[in-house]
Amino acid sequence: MQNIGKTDPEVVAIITSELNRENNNLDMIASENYVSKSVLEASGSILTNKYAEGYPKKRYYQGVGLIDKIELLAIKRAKALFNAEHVNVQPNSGSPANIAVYNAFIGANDRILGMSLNQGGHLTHGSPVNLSGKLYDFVEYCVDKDTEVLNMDEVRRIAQKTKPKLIISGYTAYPRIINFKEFHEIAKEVGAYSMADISHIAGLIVGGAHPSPLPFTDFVTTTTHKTLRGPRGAIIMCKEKFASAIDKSVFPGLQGGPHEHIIAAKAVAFKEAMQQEFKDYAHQIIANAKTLAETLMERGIKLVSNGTDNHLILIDLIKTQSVGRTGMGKQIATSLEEVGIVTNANTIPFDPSTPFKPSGIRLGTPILTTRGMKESEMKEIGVLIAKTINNPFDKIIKEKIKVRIAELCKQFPIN
Ligand code: DSN
Repeated sequence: MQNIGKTDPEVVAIITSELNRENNNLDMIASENYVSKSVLEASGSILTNKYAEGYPKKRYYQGVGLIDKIELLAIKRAKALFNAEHVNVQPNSGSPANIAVYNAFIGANDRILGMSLNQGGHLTHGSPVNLSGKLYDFVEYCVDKDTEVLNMDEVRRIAQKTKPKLIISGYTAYPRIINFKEFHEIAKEVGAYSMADISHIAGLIVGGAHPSPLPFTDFVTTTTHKTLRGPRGAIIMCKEKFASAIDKSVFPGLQGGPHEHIIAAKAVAFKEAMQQEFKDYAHQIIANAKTLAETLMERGIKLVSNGTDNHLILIDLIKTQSVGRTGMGKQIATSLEEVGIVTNANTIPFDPSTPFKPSGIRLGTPILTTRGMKESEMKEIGVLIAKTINNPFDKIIKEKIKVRIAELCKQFPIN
């Protein structure tokens, strides 16, 4: 940052402090990751300078020959990585990617079946405060009340009863394997399109650690910055027969000039994700989450669905005896942050409290795995998390935990 250092020390000071924060805390927000230096360089490149509205070979500006090359490279790599027939690499993030799919195929007030935010879905899966919930008639399926796992017979029953035009799978707070194949079959049975939002688990899927919704699902959206370890952005994948409608929906339907510096960084991330090292990484994320889950449960922490199959863990603070109350997510997340563990308060299925004062904590292992941590570190971190949750307001205990977390961070610096 030699140049900003001279022109804008105020911004540099904030970026430097944020780098220190990332280095000196255990960031366990399940949807975050730390990108490679290569991804960072591409996303900070001069490709930010160029306007290129349109698509390769069909642009509205001159001087786009090299931009076409980078976008075509990103598309080629994404197709190979995900086994997709068609890929649009232009969506600026996950929310516009999802809205672009609806905008292409679903009419105003048409019915969509998905899982609500409160149950583990996403804002754009029909939340009443989101455009999706305002424009479309969303109906929902839930996890099973006892097992807290999806019951596909129940999903089928609701789909048959409500006759949606689109069925969405893929979530932001669901710790179990998703049966994408059955979701697609149910959609076909009721004459609906199928859509999978794989934002959280895209890296696990391409690493061969979670079943893929491709090539059979009609539309697959994903952000590129979560387990996939790419830049902040998204892509839409679909069958060739839907390609033209999807492309038109993204541009000119929803977005203007594509962010070609980010598209370059997506291309870099896709190449990284094709390597054997990334496959090992994806499997290690899950091995780490499972070890962490076991350690927490052994210490009295209640997990939604009693464990995890993926990168994330959802703690139920109501059923965790030492807490035992609703709406405690924020207070516990604050205590965890005080010792250097960064998580987020999250609703749990059938949460009696509100999304602003939820009763759960969501945590994930992608960043710790990026930093090189393995099962033995997860065991120790699990003990420290459980101790904090069980003694959230004990300053002496928390001070000791904080010292140990700081040592761990030094041992596993960001590369
Ligand atoms: N906000 C993201 C998450 O944390 O899961 C989803 O977009």
